[in-house]
Amino acid sequence: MTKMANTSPNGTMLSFDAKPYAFSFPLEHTALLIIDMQRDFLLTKGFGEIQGGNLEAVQASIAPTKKLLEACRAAGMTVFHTREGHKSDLSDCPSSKLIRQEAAPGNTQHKLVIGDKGELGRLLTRGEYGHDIIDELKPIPGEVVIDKPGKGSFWNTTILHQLKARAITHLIVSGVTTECCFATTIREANDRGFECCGIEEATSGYNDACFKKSTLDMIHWSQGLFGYIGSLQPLLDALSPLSGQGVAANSTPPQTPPTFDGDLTISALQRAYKRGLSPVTVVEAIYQKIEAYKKIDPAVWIHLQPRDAALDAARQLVSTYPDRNALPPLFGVPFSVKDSIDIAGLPTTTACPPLAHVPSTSAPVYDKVIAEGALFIGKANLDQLATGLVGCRSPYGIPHSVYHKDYISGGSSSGSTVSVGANLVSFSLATDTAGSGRVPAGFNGIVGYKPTRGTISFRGITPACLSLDCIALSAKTVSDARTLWQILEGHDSLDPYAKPEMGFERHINSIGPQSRAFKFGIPPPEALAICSPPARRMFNETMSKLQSIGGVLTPIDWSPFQKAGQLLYDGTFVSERLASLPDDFLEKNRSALHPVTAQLMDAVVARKSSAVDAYRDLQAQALYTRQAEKVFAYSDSGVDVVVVPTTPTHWRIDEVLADPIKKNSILGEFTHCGNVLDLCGVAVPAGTYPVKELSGEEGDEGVLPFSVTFLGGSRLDAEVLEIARRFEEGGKV
Ligand code: TIU
Repeated sequence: MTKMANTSPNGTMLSFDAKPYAFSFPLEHTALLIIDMQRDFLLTKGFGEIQGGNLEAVQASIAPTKKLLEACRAAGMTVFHTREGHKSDLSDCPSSKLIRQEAAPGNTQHKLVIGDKGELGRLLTRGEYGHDIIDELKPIPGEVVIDKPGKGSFWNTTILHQLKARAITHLIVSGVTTECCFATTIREANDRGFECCGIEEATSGYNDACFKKSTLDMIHWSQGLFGYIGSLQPLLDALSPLSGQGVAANSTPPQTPPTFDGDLTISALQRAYKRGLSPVTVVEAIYQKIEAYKKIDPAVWIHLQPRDAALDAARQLVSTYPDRNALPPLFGVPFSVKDSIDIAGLPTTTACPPLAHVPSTSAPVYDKVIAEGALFIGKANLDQLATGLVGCRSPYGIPHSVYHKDYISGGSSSGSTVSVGANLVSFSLATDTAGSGRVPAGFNGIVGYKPTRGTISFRGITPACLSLDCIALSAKTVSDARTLWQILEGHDSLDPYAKPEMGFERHINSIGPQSRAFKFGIPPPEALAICSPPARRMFNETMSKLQSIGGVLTPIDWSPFQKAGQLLYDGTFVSERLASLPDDFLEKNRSALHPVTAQLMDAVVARKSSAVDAYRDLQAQALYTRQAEKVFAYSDSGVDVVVVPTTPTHWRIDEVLADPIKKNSILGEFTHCGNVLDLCGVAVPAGTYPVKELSGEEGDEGVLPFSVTFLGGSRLDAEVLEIARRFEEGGKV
C-alpha cells in the first residue's frame, strides 16, 4: 500500500493504492461525489425494487459509504451528493426513460413508471419522500446536492459549474448503482477532464454478481481508460492523518472553550468554530477593535449595529446550530455592508441624506449571507451615490487607507474595504460600477472581487449606473472571495440585468415524435381586439387546430410583449436609425428621400431625445426581456411558443397612402416585440378568407391569406420550427 501526505504548490497531496496504479489527489481540489443514495434506490417499495430487484446487493454499499463520507468530512474535503429524479410534471423526463422499459413486449416488471404513485411517494419525482437521500448519508450544511434528470450527473445539471467554482479537479466517486449512474457519471466526468477514482466497497448495484466486477474493470482497464478504482481501507488510511482538519466524527468537546486568535479569514473562523469557538467571543473581540479603530478613523461607519444586538445575534446562532459538526459556511462570520445596499428597517443613505429611505425588505445578497449564518456588524461609508473612486466624497467623513492616515482609502466602497483591511470584519458586501470594489481594495491591502455582471442579484441596491452596476466582494483572501461568490451566485428572475439562468437544454422529445403535447400562449382579448373580424375568426380557428395537434392553451403574461412593441416605435430605438447615418444626411438628402421616410426622420429629430431617454429605454428593454424569458421558462408555468396573428389585418393600398404611418404601425402590432425581446419567430400560412369578409362589400371576389406567427424564446429555434411544422402539416409527426 502506498500512502503519503505532503504539501506541494497544490496544497496537500495524498495518494493511495488503486488500479491501474496509485491514485494521487490534491485534497483541496478533490471532492467526494456520492451518487444517488436515495430511498427510491435503496429501500423496499421504491423505484429500485421495480428496476433491479436485488436490494440486498445494492444496500451493501451503505455502511462503507457512510465510513467514506465521515472520513472525507473529517479531512475537510468538499462533498457533493446527487439525486436522480424529475420535475413533478415530468417535463424533463424523455420517453426513452419514461416508457421504453414499460413498453417491452411481455412486460411484467415495469408496472409502475417514473411519476407513478408508489409507497415512498411518486417514483423518482422531486419533492417526494423516496426521492431524498437516506438518513444515514443526509447532507450537512455546505454540502452540494445536485438534482439530475439523467443517469449521468452532467446532463442538464449545474454540476460542472459547481465543481469548477470550487476548483475541483479530482473526484472520489461512490454510490448506486455501479452499472448505471456510477459508471455513467465517471465516464462523463472523465470526458470533462476530471481524474476519478471509484471506491469498490462504496458502490453497488442490483446485479453485483454479474455486473459490478465488469463495470469496475472497464473503468481502469488498459492502464486507466476512464479512471481509477481503489479500495476503501487504503483511502481511509491516507485520510486519517488529516481528520482534525474538518469535522471530527464523534470527537469529544474540549474542556475549555478555545480562545480567539484574531484571525478573521472565513476559512480560519470555520475551523475555529468547529473546534468549539463561540461567535459570542468573536463579537466581543471585534467590538473592542471597532471602538479602538474609531480613534484612528472615525469615518468608516454610517451605521454600526449596537454591540448588544450583535451579541444577541451571535447567541441566536449558537442555539440555532447546536451541532458544530454541521454548521453553515458563514456561521458567525462578521461582515459589513456598503450603505447603498438595503437592509430592512435600516436607512439606506448611499451617503446622500436627501435620498435616504428605510426599506421594508433587504437586498437578496444580504438575505443570502444571513441565511448562511453570517453576523451583520454595520453599514459602511461610501462615495456619495456610489460615484467616485476616491473615498473623499461623503458627508460622513473621509476614511483613509488602513496603511496611512494621509492617503485615500479609495472608493466608492471606502468604508467596506477599510472595515475589512482594518480587521474589523471578515468581509463586506460592496458594489463596483467602474472600479468601486477594486480600487479601494487595492488601497487597503485586501481582495476586491467583481464577479461577472448579472450573476449575483443587484436587487435592493441604490444604483449608480444600473446597466453597469454589479456586486463586489471585499474579502481578506481570494479563497474567502470564492466562498462568498459560491453562496451569492444565482439567477434572480426579478433582476432585469440577471444573466439568463444556466442553459438547461430541453430533451429530444421537444422536437421528436414522442412529444405528445406542447404548451402555447396567445395575446389576451384586449390585444386581439385590434384584429379585423376575419383575422379574429381565423385566429380562433387556429386555436382549435393547435389544440387538435396537442397544443395546450396556457395563460401567459402578455404585457412584456406589448410594452416591448411600444418601445420600438414610441421610444428612442428609432433614433438608432439616425445613429447609422452621417450627421448631415437628412439635410443633404431630404429631396431624394421618400416623403414618408423624410417625415419619419424629421419626427425622430424633432423629439430631441436625450441620452437619458435612451438609457431609460435600454433599461426598460432589459426588464421586458427578462419578463418574456419567464414566459418561455423551462418550468411548470412556461410555454413552448406564443402564437399570434402575424398581422391584425390586411390593408388596401389606398388605405395606406391615406394614412401611411399609423397603418404601418398597426401591421407591426404582433411583430415589433420580436427582436426587442431577443425572440425567434416563424410566420406560417393558416388558411384563407373571402375578401368580402374583410371589405364588407358583397361584390368583392377572391380570398386573402391569413398567417400566424410562432414566437419562441431566445435560442429555442429548433423547438419553435418543429411545432410550426406540425401545425403546417396538420399534426403529422
Ligand atoms: N436503473 C438503475 O439501476 N439505476 C438508476 O436508474 N439510477 C441509478 O443508478 N442511480
